[in-house]
Amino acid sequence: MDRTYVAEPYKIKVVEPIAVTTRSERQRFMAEAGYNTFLLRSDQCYIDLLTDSGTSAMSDNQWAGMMLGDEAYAGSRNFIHLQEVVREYYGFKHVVPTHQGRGAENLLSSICIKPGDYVPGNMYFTTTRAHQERNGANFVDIIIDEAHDSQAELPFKGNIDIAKLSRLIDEVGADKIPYVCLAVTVNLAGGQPVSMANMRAVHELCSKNGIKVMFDATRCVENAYFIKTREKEYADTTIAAILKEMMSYADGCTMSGKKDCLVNIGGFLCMNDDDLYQKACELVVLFEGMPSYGGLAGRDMEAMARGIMESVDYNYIHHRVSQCEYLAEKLKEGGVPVVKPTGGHAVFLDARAFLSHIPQDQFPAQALAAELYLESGVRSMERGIVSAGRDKKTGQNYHPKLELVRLTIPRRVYTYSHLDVVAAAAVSLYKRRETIKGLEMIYEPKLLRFFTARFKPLA
Ligand code: PM9
Repeated sequence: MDRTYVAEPYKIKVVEPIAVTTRSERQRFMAEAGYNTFLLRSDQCYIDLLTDSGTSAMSDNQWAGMMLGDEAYAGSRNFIHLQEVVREYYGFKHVVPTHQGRGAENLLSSICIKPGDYVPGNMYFTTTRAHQERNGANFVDIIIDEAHDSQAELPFKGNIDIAKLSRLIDEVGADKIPYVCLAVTVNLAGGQPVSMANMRAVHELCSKNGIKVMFDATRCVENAYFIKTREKEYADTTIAAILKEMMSYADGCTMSGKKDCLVNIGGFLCMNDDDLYQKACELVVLFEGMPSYGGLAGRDMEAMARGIMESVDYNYIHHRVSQCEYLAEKLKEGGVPVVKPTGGHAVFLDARAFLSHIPQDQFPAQALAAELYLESGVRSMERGIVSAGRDKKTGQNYHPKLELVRLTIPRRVYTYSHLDVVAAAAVSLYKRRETIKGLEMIYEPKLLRFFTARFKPLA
């Protein structure tokens, strides 16, 4: 059948009304929120593309699993199920549940990092780097250079530059690198995937040097989809088999289940190493809870186990990634500059190109996210200088090359009509882009400032 989009592989059983607001209401809401979309209330947003984290619609099967929650303090049968599913789909020997991804990052960083260590990664992620630095590590970006160029069209723009990794090992010594953090996909590069060949090469180099490879598996199913569709030899391999092979190149992973495990809360830390597992079990009781629930209710673990099984269904992931492509194409047709190629979880507006008259120190992406909300009630997220924060040593702002606004697509939530509304709003803004002004930051929290910073429009 000839269609311009991939239709939904599900039907809608429950609906949730969303707020339709006027421009003058939105002006008031935005001012009250200090021009930070994180500080808006969700009932002030018409289409909420702030994040794909914890915003998925669960299936009837997941909801049914919620009713089978075993809320025993220790040894819940839902943990046993989660453990079986993680072993089967990811292939790791051990799993420690955590309340969400950063809980797993906290455990991993606290156990493995000594002050003065180096943790290389394929571009930073906010919470991941914050935990690494909190434990005294220096984060080193070893992603390929093209990942920092919003217009470079490469199939695997999330790849690690093997020469950069090799050079770092020579310079600082393998004993100063507790692990390589390899994100699949790379959120802040635009949701860009890593090829299987690259994972294999990283694994080979690291094993030779006795360095662990820990995946940030948050969006690993989206990565598996890109491998299937872009890496020739995997065209006929199932998503589940690709996922399992990907994980075989890692010693463990951190996971924010709120993304690719299709749940509203949850995460876990995986590993093959018995010693690391024992240390994680000792630490998890301090921060999260018993090693058999890690901050989650039994029902949450059941929903996550079922979500993992659903996530590898080709029809689901094909539709999900196609929704992103659909929105990106509509934006491109209207001339709006977006990151290329389109990633797996979002479309990223290139605020540097969109608002070329606003210098980076006046927060163009933050200003664009605020203006998009004022225009349409669509909530998006800044992923530029505000998110990048400050260099711990110099106290100066990082100036990332990528100054982006992320339109993040929740899983199984919005329809193509919603995406049309988003595209129309962004195109209309683009036509009057010269009227958009920069912002001044009037409150800056010390850590992860993008969550709660406040701004005011420049005159
Ligand atoms: N990502 C996102 O919207 C939610 C918080 S915004 C800072 O993209 C990666 C690649 C993520 C991620 C969260 C986490 C942390 C780790 N790695 O939010 O703690 O995208 O479950 O996961 C967000 P948790």
